Amino acid sequence: MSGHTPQGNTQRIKAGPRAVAILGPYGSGKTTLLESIAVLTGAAPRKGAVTDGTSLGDSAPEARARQMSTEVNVLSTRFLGEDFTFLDCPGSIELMGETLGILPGIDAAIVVAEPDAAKAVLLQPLLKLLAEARVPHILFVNKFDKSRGAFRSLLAGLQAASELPLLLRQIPIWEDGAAAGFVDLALERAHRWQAHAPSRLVDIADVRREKEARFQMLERLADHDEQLMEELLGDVEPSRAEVFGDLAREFANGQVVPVLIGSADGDNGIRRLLKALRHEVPDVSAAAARLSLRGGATVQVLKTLHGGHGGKQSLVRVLTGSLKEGQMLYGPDGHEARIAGISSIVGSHALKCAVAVMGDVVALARLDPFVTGDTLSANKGGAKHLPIPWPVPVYRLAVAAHDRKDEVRLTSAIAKLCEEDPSLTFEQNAETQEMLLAGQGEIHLHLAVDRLQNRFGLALDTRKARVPYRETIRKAAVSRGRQKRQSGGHGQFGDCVLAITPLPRGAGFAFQDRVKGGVVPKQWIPSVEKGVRDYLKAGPLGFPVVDVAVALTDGSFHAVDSSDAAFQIAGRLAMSEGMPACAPVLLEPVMRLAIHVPNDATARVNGVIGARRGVPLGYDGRPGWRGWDTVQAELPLSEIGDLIMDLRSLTQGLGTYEMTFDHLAELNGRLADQIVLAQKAA
Ligand SMILES: Nc1nc2c(ncn2[C@@H]2O[C@H](COP(=O)(O)OP(=O)(O)OP(=O)(O)O)[C@@H](O)[C@H]2O)c(=O)[nH]1
Ligand SMILES: [Mg+2]
Repeated sequence: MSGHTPQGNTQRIKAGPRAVAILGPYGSGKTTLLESIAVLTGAAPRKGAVTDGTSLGDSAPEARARQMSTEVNVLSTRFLGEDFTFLDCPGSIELMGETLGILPGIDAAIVVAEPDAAKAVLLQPLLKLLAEARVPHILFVNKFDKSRGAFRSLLAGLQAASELPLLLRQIPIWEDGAAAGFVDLALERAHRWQAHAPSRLVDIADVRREKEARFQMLERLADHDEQLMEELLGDVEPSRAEVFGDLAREFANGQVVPVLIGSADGDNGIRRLLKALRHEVPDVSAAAARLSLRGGATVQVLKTLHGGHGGKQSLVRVLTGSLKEGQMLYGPDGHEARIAGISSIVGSHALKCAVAVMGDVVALARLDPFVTGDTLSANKGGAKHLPIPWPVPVYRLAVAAHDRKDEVRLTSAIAKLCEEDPSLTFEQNAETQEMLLAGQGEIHLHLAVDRLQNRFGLALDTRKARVPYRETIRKAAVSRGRQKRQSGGHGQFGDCVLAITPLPRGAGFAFQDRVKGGVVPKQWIPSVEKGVRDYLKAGPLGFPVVDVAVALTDGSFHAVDSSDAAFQIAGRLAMSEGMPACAPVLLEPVMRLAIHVPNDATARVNGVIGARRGVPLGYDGRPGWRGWDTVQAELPLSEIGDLIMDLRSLTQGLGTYEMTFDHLAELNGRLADQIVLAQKAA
């Protein structure tokens, strides 16, 4: 990679390579497209395939094992004298974090879709993100070799998923019900696809259909170009330069989303796609302007990677200026670090280079203080944190090192993975004694587990996260605890009477001293309280006790034998005798959820909530999301374990939720009995 001066286009001579992300739903053919681009542009001698593990991308063992992309694949290449870096992101909704990190610092995105109207809705979250981040994007409808008509309903579905107007630039040519090529509506040329070879120019068979589609394209362009509108109204044929000028400008301004079709598998339509990118993708200065970056050298951290042995690597895009080895970079919050190695990425390899220029995507070594989403600057104070909307966790697993001696190493390795991927979080739960990994779903978390194994050599056991149950009481009781022991010299004597009463939910614990006439001397009162508190760590049902008041009402002491320890024991004794008489009851945490789904699934979400002992609290349109609802609900935490799987299966994977703790609720009956039994057995 780079340092090369692009030839052929004087406007871009100093801007360096352009960075284009390849995004889209799971399995839509992004990595296959990357392979096709690699071969067409001469970056790879022959095409690899995702299905047999020979692709240039997806080379990590976790990706090969799953035959899916698990992290961004980087390809720097040159097409007709101009440099491009393609960043092929995983499509799985659980791995969206990888896309979020790179979004700010790229020039444009290709969104790869399938020619299936029913799947069009899958594009909505991504198209929304791109529109909000103001990143110009093009829709590439892939797998057209498999398409069997129904083009109109496909387009309607795609348009419903995009807030920005789509601009159809090509229409398919059908032969015997299958797509055989396309008509380019700007150039008015028909291309017949050939297997793994450049397409062949043919005559436009249906001129009327072509004219109609072209007119629609021009009309849409004219929405942002008055002169073109006049020409269309006056039946004047616009010049080719005008049409191409509008296509480039309206794409770069994010006013339209061009739609192209093809087949990555058959290498069809890819050259046309690359030509569109070459003409229309703005250079890096547009991204720098979008992020309000100026002057000196600035970069954005697109991705962070911790090797098992080597140090940290930061994949960055150079947005302004240039970088050289040894240069200082300043980050947000006053952090700084010196560049200790620049390398360009070629497939799974890194090549050392001395400098990086504006537009380049390179890996920088050991920028320890900086994280994904930071912009860094050669000038102090020129950097900032970009507000990246990392998704909140929706799935949790308890993890433990298979070998206890690995525990410390495990904690530090997990911290590294969480730094790489902020959509993965980690928490040590002191109460349940668990290490909890939380993230976007089963694939996401098992991927983390595999990485810990593959990169750090750490074997893990995983299981369902425990629910932090509590217990409380429903009745009051008075109970006496007496500790009296005579053994050799000093004896032990402590005696207390406790009134135990229930408190309202959420009140916690209260201790009251109601001793009269010093029957328990002042210095032993905290000892009684300590004994009580100690007891409350596990009540009659085996769980921490909450919402009780304990009052010390009476007792006695011995001038020689009373001690702190004796009064602690007495307090604990009084509790363990009194509590079972207080009608103990199990309390379970109940969460408040906001569940977001496309609105055709709303009614069925209520069913899912009901089946999980939840209470639906109503729904409303999801603010800012056309065609979506947000359902409010209360659900017991114990029922949330794999809720995300249910929601996703109702919504083709799109459903999601946020939750916060709401309250503790009494749990009675068989379910409660089972939980208590299991706790006693543990
Ligand atoms: N028929 C047909 N199949 C394709 C085409 N492009 C990709 N495929 C197949 O679709 C499957 C998924 O392809 P990938 O390239 O791995 O898709 P992806 O979008 O990178 O998948 P993720 O990164 O896991 O989201 C593979 O079996 C490909 O062979 C195409 O143009 N036509
Ligand atoms: Mg892929």
